[in-house]
Amino acid sequence: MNRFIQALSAGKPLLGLWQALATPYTAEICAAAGFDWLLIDGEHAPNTAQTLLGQLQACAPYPVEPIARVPLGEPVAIKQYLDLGYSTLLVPMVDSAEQARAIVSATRFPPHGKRGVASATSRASGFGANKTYLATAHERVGVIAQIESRAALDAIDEIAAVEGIDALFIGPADLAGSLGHLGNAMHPEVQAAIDHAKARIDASGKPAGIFAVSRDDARRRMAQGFGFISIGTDIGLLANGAAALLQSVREEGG
Ligand code: 3PY
Ligand code: MG
Repeated sequence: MNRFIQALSAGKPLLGLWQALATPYTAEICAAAGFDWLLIDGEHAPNTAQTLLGQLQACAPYPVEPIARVPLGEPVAIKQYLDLGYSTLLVPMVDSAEQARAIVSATRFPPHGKRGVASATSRASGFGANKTYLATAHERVGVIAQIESRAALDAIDEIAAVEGIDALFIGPADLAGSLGHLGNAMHPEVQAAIDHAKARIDASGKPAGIFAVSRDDARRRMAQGFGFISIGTDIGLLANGAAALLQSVREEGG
């Protein structure tokens, strides 16, 4: 079973940090801070295969799960991320069960799915050292589907029921946009949709995750029973810390 999905079954909320700086150096700093997981963002951050690899290597000495978000749920990206050695993938914009099934299939070698085959040349196999790799790779893969549109809300029960979708993660920013409230994830209609989605995910028996939009939101989501919560971003920490330092010294100095 996938390590991260297994850890979720312990029942303690797993706290993560979004990585959008796309550099191994900062990923290493965040890994050392003790987060349960880091989200390495291939959808919106300026990542390349090389920066994705560097961040994975930077996390390796730490007890942190590096989860990679693919740019979209297509086989080309999925196989490359898996070959690099990411075993837990977050897939954005999953709107139907059919799409979810295709995504799961892209993560598994035949006969379990349609993942393109590389073994001795991939980092995921230990460059060929793992002799049982092809037969067992699917056991380590974890697939997390993002629920972030009106279509996904409508199909949430069917998406959650797809075998191989191990957890579901709500994206408040895109959900707000899809519901007509772009930039306002705190709108009551968006919040109600999130609560509804959480209830449906709970009913499926699969773990639910979410991106918290603030520190208070993170606390609320923990109390609400989300299994994994992103509680901030590397860029937010740097931008806020830099601005606060400058302001406090200017005020003290003035
Ligand atoms: C969203 O909020 O839309 C995300 O994808 C995660 O933050
Ligand atoms: Mg999104």
